[in-house]
Amino acid sequence: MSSFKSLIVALLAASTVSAVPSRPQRTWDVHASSRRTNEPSGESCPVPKTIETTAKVPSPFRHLSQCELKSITNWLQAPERGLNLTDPSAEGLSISDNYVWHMEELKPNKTDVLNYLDKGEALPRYARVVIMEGGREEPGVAEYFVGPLPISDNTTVQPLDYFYNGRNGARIGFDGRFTDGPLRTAIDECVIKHMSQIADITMDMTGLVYYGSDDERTNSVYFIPNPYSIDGTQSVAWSTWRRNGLADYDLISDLYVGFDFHGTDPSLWKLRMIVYNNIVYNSIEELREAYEAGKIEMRPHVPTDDSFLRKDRKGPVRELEDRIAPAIMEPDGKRYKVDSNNRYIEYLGWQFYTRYDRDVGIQFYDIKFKGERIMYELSLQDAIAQYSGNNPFQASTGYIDRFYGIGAQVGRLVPGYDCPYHATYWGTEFTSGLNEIRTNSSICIFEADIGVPITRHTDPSYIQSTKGSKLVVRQIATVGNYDYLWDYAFYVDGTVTVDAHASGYVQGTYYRPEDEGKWGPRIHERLSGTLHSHVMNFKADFDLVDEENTFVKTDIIVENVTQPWFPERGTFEMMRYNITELEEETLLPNPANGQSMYTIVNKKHANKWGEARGYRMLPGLSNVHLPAINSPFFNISGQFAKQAFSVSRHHDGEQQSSATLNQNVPDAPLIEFWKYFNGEDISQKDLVIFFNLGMQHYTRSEDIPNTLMSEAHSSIMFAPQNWGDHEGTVDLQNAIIYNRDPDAELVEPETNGVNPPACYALGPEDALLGVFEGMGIPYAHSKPV
Ligand SMILES: *[C@@H]1O[C@H](CO)[C@@H](O)[C@H](O)[C@H]1NC(C)=O
Ligand SMILES: *[C@@H]1O[C@H](CO)[C@@H](O)[C@H](O)[C@H]1NC(C)=O
Ligand SMILES: *[C@@H]1O[C@H](CO)[C@@H](O)[C@H](O)[C@H]1NC(C)=O
Ligand SMILES: *[C@@H]1O[C@H](CO)[C@@H](O)[C@H](O)[C@H]1NC(C)=O
Ligand SMILES: *[C@@H]1O[C@H](CO)[C@@H](O)[C@H](O)[C@H]1NC(C)=O
Ligand SMILES: *[C@@H]1O[C@H](CO)[C@@H](O)[C@H](O)[C@H]1NC(C)=O
Ligand SMILES: *[C@@H]1O[C@H](CO)[C@@H](O)[C@H](O)[C@H]1NC(C)=O
Ligand SMILES: [Cu+2]
Repeated sequence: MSSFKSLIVALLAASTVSAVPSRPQRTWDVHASSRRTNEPSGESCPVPKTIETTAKVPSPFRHLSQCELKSITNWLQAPERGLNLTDPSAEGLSISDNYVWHMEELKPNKTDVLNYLDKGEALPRYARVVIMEGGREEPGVAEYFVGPLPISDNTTVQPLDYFYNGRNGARIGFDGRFTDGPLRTAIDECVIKHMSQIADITMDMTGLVYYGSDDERTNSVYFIPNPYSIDGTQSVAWSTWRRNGLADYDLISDLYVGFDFHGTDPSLWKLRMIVYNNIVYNSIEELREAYEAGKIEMRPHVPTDDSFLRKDRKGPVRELEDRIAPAIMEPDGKRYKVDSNNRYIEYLGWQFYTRYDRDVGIQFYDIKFKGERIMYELSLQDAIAQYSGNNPFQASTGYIDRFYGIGAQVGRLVPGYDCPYHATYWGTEFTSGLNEIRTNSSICIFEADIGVPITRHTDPSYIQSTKGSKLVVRQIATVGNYDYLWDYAFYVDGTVTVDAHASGYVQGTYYRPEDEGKWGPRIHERLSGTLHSHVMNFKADFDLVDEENTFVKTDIIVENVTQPWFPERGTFEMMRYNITELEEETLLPNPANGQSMYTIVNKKHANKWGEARGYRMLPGLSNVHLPAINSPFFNISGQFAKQAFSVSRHHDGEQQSSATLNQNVPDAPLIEFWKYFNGEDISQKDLVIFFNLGMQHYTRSEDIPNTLMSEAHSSIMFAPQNWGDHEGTVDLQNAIIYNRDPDAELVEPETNGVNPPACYALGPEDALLGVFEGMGIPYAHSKPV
């Protein structure tokens, strides 16, 4: 505690320094005491300040302002539009009204953005509008685009058909709609009506009763999992019953009540089924009859103590763990610049814009390295989870988190814990519903040591070592029970990585010894883990130099060969490359044993050695896809999650692999991903890679109270492959070289003028002099020079 306080004091003291600190540099004086570095100066290094810059071109992306939201809403609600819209803020708004549910900036077409960025042309501005159409003869939810903006005589509203290729166009059936306020109210009335009739029985079965969330007798909450429809024309909704507590996800009972919420008239809604202890009761009457006949076998109740779900410290303290953990330091100040207004970043040769929306949060655009475009877009598309279990809830759960709004669930980051101290924070601005939302400190940007030198070598005549650094942009979204952390990192060598981690609460199942752990081990008194898969889909729109790229597959194949200089060997197995260019849009597996390299190259741009300049895609940890690819709950809606990689041609009409409203219409989603793969030629074309990160979640007692980010980790890397004439860090100044000098006892290293500033306290072991000492003498273990 005390060391933490003193750090805070030090930080406060440092932050009051107003003038730009002078940077006394330490030089390596061979004649001075050779083994010692400086004495601590007594002054701490100043808090590094975020450096603001201005993007050459203002960001092509801008969320709709409150003013725009208002003018578009008024325009849409005007009788001339013929949309018969009710004001969504009207008292008594009901599901049988037509009203605007959500509005946001329509993602501009790439063609227009490139014309804007590269040629300075004007960028047309449009809104994407989602309208609940419960007041239509055939009720549904439909998406439109409205523009050009600002509203003028030229503004039109049109179905967003070019974006969506599903069988119903830009429309889903009404039963697959979002669970918004009016729907929740209607559902709750129906649930209360039924659950209050059986409160005496549910109390006996589970210890839980429900009379409505405001009723003081109520001690439970219910959750309606998704998907609750198949194609939007029928409702198969389940309610799961949990004790009201800290994290009700893990206070679950063995009771499941199924409802039919079909259509816009709640008076027609029905209870379909009650399941308790895996026995089906088709009506309240059937349940009561069994209950009164004493035929229901009662199971142990949901525990009332939720303290096992808290993370209050417990257990003996570990020696020295009262000291603060190691931290990232920037003793010489920031090495990246941001344009906060334009959400633009520059870092050691990198430059890119970011965009933010309700569905997925942060996205990256126009990513350039050393002045050349690498990617037009790198963005999360969706995060889904497929569950399993011996009950109606887990067996039918298939979350599509874009639906809940990953970007809308990104919260304030905890400095020093969620992100390193001294990180740069950005708030986020986006629209959700008809509101302009602003959050503070929900994206963090920081530079980190990659933990290893990026290159090094020790030679009898020479030693070199080069620092490895990367810029990380982090977002953490808490979507219900789970916390997802996404890191996008840009390395000094031109590598880009995406890392996903998960924590938060597992969605537990009521523990039944009869299940024999087939869907997860017992993890608490009345709780078992639930086997499930996470798959997160991303889009990488490569534009290597320009938009004409080719996908190359380099397989390592093994053949029996003979070679004339091995007469004694006969035939023997050896490997070689088999290099093929993919000709058509393709879905691709994860290469088994790493025996295939996937690269994107630009054949018109060779490096100095005549090799096509390219980038490689390296699977990292846990690049999984859905195991049950024929599950009805992700039938067509989850096609993007059914293979590791894909390569397709960019089209302005194929922007996303998933859609918000895909969630509840697995058979009739807005986007049918596999339709993007229609045999188009992909040789020297504008290519897009969709790839998956994820994890098969083998739940364990260590998921309580919260899942560990160490193991819940998935990653991928995009690395230069013959992109340059040599590797991309030879220009770095944060590199050291020792050249052997047979006449000198100690070799003074060359550090390109980059040395720790005097405020950065170093110890004797940090001395650079002496490292090369004696290197020339024991040649025995070295290659001859
Ligand atoms: C307009 O919407 C209301 C519900 O808000 C509905 O009752 C009415 O029938 C609709 N009118 C037309 C012409 O569709
Ligand atoms: C409407 O479109 C026409 C034709 O493209 C153009 O000449 C005119 O300036 C536009 N009007 C407005 C208000 O943008
Ligand atoms: C965000 O920060 C601004 C400026 O410091 C402050 O006015 C605002 O209340 C903050 N918003 C929230 C939601 O904390
Ligand atoms: C090479 O030949 C051996 C012996 O015939 C055979 O067992 C092996 O499968 C062959 N390997 C390949 C890659 O064909
Ligand atoms: C090389 O790859 C191509 C394309 O996948 C395949 O058709 C061919 O059989 C492979 N060649 C060998 C020798 O395996
Ligand atoms: C997937 O959807 C199609 C089209 O509606 C349907 O024919 C098929 O039976 C569905 N398959 C599964 C596994 O649900
Ligand atoms: C984007 O491109 C598509 C396909 O070319 C086109 O149909 C659509 O109108 C464009 N959208 C906008 C807002 O210009
Ligand atoms: Cu999980």
